[in-house]
Amino acid sequence: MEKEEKKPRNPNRKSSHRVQVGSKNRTSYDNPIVIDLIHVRPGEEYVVYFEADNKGEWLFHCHDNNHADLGMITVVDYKGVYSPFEIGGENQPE
Ligand SMILES: [Cu+2]
Repeated sequence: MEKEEKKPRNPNRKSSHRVQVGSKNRTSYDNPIVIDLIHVRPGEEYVVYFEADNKGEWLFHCHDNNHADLGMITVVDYKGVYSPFEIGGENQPE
């Protein structure tokens, strides 16, 4: 039985799209899986694919809010789709 790694995991998620995981650390999967969430450990690298069939501006982020606050967050934009809001801006409900 292998000893489980104790490195922290970062549950990363691409909002509103499922992704297909093509490879991990530059090694391709023989049978890529389609998932909603990837647990990424420090130093790991994944290549994911998704069908761009849901126009908008979507977050791709770590579900640990402390990590997201530290920068593990980005926005995936569709060409020609813009939001009046900014990450870290003074966005307030009306
Ligand atoms: Cu994280």
